Amino acid sequence: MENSAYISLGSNMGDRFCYLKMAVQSLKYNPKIKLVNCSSIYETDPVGYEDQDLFLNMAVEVKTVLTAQELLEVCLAVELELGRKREIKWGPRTIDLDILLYNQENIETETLIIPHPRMQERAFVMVPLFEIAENASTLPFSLEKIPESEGVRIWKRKNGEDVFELTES
Ligand code: PH2
Ligand code: MG
Ligand code: MG
Repeated sequence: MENSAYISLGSNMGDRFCYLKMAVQSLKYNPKIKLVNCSSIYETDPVGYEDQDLFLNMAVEVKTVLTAQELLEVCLAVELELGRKREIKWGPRTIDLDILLYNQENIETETLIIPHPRMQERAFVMVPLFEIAENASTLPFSLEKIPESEGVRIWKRKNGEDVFELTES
């Protein structure tokens, strides 16, 4: 599994924890993906479109044989499987999976921009990412300057029993 990617996950509809867990499991059981690391889960104030419920957000690190485009297709398939409907831009969703980084590549196609264009301004992305990538030497930028983490509160710690369930086989 030669490629390394970081994916941000978010949910603010229904059983948010269950959606995160099912999405992580779908990635984990994909034979072309190896789940390497999962962050804690954070409860976060909505950003962009504010009139919606609080999110749960987390980040994962994966190794994969898939190209970035193929990994995007897997992410979109997981979203569809978990009932994601695209209604309001930045609006409520059962689950959102965004590829943040893919190796150290800069990618720009009609459907995919990597690094994720708004990631560095968004504490709900950077706080979980920082937790799992703090020591990674392969990141295209320094993670020293994470944005103000206002609006981002720890919800379940990585080594807490509930998150352990996420990575259990
Ligand atoms: N996702 C968005 C827009 N706003 N706010 C929070 N807190 N968490 C998200 O995952 C999120 C958001 C668009 O994808
Ligand atoms: Mg998103
Ligand atoms: Mg998305």
